[in-house]
Amino acid sequence: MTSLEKKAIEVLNKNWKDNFSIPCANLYPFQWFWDSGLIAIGLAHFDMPKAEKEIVTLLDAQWGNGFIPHIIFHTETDSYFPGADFHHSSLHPQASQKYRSTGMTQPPVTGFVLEEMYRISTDKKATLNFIKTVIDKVYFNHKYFYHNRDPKDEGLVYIYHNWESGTDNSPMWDDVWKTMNPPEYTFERRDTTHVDASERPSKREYDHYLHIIEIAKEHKYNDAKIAELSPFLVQDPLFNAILIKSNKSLIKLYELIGGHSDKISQLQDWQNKAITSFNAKLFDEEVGAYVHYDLRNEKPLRYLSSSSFSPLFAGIPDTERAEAMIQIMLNKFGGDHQYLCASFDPTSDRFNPKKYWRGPVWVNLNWMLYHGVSEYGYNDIAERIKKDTIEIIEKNGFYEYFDSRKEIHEKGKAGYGGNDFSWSAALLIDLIS
Ligand code: 9YW
Repeated sequence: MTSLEKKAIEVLNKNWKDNFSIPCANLYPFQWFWDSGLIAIGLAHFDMPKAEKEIVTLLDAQWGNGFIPHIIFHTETDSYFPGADFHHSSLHPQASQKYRSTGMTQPPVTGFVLEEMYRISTDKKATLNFIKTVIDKVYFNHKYFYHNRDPKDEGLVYIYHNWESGTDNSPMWDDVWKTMNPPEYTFERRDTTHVDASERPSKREYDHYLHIIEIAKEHKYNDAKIAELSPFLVQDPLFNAILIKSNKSLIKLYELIGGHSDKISQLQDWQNKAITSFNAKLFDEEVGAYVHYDLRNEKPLRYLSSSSFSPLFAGIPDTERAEAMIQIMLNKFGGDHQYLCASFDPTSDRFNPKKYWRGPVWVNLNWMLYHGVSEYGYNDIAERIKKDTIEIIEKNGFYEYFDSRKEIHEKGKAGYGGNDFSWSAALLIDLIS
């Protein structure tokens, strides 16, 4: 075992809280949906029971309608804003009685995470037995999405908050903020007491974030009302690609388990419709990759980001389109002076290589792009993404995000946000195993 792998395991052990993991001490003291799934992939390499427990705890917080929340507040702490009292999830009639949570979700990684756990497992029979006990909950979660988040029955689901995207302050959302004028709220931020304010979203951005939640709360987190009234309603390529990837995994796993033909055929129907709509609606010829669609204002958000390439991870583009997209990724994001893959278009004036989702490299997106690019047979480029990811961690530590400019790494610290960050450690373990 390399010393980097040892350190990664130490990070995960440190962030383990009996039956779930926190993304990072101080900054993020609860369980987050997509973090939890990605962390389980790392845990599966050295402690499968912990990986299983992580998933069991996550799914235990599922609501009566299949929804899985983006944050599960297992403990009382005021070191995070907005906390459980602000979100007030119990407003929803089917919210979990057991856990306090947010009333929004995150990219549904659980399906493909289960398949990854099976791939990693050295005792396939035992792992498949575990999967049998949880897979229906994941299926129920997908059913929730297709029944409640697709008002036009397109096969594409919407997100109603930027925090649901996982890419919280992406420059993409600037266009949405221009359509809103929220009140100036008075509140005490906690994130900027842990991390330099220059690496986090602005106060005005937080006003927008809170305003959308206030509207959802006014309507008790009712999906139909949110679809009708939320000023933020977006079809996100990353979120939908992850759902499609997870559909695929559920089909494979149900086939392995045997039976379940009704669920398999339902998943296949969702899948066919989703992929067709995805290619027709979210691909932008001029941009040369997939873009977000603002469903509230009925217009595409025509920007390149790492999310634009994420459909490679779910096998969505055909081979010709995939090749053209990868070329764009290399040309714009992959020059000799750059680490792959910046989270936003480095040639755009909205690009900021130090600020959260406005430019820095994120390990979770790199992990998805690594798999996507290698599935299409571009092994050299996949290796480059892997090498870049390992190098930025080796140079800086297990940070939350990293500067995409190589010269900054030569000069000193180029890792930003939280340190000893769980998914950076977990996915590093997976990449080097
Ligand atoms: C926040 C926990 C979460 C991630 C998100 C990331 C960040 C939380 O941290 O959001 O308060 O801004 O953007 O993707 O799940 O790691």
